Amino acid sequence: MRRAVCPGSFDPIHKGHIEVIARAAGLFDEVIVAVSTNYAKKYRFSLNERLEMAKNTFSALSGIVVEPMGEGLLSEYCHARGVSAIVKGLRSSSDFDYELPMATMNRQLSGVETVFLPGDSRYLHLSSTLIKEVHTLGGDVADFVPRAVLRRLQGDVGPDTR
Ligand code: COD
Repeated sequence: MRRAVCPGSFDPIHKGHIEVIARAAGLFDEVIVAVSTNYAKKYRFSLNERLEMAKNTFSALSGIVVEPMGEGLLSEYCHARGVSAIVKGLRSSSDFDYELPMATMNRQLSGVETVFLPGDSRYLHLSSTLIKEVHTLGGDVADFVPRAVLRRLQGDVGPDTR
């Protein structure tokens, strides 16, 4: 089985992420959406909330599973889960400049390859940070996020305090 991982903070998941993950699912037998935890990072949503929004988004699609990545090395995670490729979406040359050293490091650490997919032109301007800022300042982000995220942003789902 050819298994790939799409890692990220997904704080929250948005349509740019979703489009890349759906295309990755067409290239591999199974795609794991691995939701990361970095204790040095301040998240808007808890790990459980980020997992729940991503699981809800992909619930109807076969071949895509969502799980926590833990806080260790991505290369270790890939080794433990039998993952042969990391799939990353690229929005710009600065994404590439940021990702290239990590791709090389991950290959040297565990032999795992990184596959870059160009982001879809409709979503190249999207980042979780920008979406949170627009929403916080009263802008409409309905076109940029899945329904599960919109519900959370609008407070229709209570906070997950676990
Ligand atoms: N269109 C297409 N792709 C997009 C878009 C968009 N609009 N927005 C984001 N993406 C891509 C990003 O380029 C990224 O590849 C992915 O989606 C996830 O994005 P985020 O913002 O949710 O996730 P990040 O960048 O915070 O996640 C970083 C990782 C968790 C992948 C990284 O920190 C990591 O690998 N951590 C593990 C620790 C480790 O192994 N460190 C050593 C690395 S060598």
